[in-house]
Amino acid sequence: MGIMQMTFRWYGNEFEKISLSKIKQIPGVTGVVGCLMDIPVGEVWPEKRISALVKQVHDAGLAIEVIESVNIHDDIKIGLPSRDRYIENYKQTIRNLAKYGIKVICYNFMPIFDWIKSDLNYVLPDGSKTLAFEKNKIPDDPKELLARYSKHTGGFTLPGWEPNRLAHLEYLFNIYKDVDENKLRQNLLYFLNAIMPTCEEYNIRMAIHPDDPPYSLFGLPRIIKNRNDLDWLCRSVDTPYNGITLCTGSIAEDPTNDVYAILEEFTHRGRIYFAHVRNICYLHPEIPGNKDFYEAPHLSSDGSLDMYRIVKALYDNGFKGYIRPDHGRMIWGEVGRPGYGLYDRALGIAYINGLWEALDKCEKGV
Ligand code: DNO
Repeated sequence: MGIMQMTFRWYGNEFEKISLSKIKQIPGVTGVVGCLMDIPVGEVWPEKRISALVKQVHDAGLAIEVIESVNIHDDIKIGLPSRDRYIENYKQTIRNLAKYGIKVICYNFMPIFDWIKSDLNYVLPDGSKTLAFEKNKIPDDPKELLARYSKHTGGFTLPGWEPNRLAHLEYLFNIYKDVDENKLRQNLLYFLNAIMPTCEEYNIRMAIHPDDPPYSLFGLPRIIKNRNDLDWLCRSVDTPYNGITLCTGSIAEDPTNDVYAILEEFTHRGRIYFAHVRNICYLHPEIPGNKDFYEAPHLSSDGSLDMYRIVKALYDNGFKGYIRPDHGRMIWGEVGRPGYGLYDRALGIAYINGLWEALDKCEKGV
């Protein structure tokens, strides 16, 4: 039997239309997953800003123990000599966050981009809008994708898609040109080994987010794609401070990944500190090798994943961590950051909580 803490991702008043008081009204939510969107990647998160954020969340009657994300500077991913300075900054951010009760940091190690979708406003038959990925709609030139995103985000910045950094796309592609998967792996280990003593001392757990999608695009290396990559990560830095944000959608975007078995294994091994639970719907499952999908409502029957099995894998294997619904469609006329609708994520929470309660009562024979 597990214990989970239901959370909701929140970008902060300045970057978000969804207020903390609305989040507080979602049944079963005990905390938010927060961030400081405006701190440039690589810089230290100032104590003052962290304490103000934490106070604001506490004043709203919610907890904040997870940060998503403290992003990793490209120089660390590339392995440039300047990485040591950014690693020192990262350690200072860890110390500052720990002082205000943060327990888990979610991050990813994807070069240049965070998640990649071909469509941010894919319209479903019921009129709701969602995120979708269709390979033939991904342009050859990443600049075109960037231009497309800038028109379709409704004025919101997407996490990990900082306009200032991505303004130098050619430069970024150029400095990554000698970084293959092996090099990227070495650079991840260098980073983790350098920060682990600080994590241990300050009791902060690092939780890597899988690559989304979990395969290479634009020729960029990808190293957290499947069960073996996760196993490699856990074995290579084998301490409880090094673990995983298990994102069901990202893992399942490669249909050859067995998302249920991966969840069972790594929950059982005690290495999942944060779970992102979402459903996806494969668009062309009949075409061998096709990986196109859209992000479905959370309900099992609306997509290709069995959400009961997903929640059961966590429950049965003693999941004791933070959980959140993942992306939410835009429904009921909501206008907001693509992927982060209030209503659809709240529905996701109600549903996940329902599955959890049913599992718990069955287990206890109630
Ligand atoms: C998408 C998120 C990702 C995630 C980062 C972690 O909605 O799951 O943006 O936060 O990859 O660094």
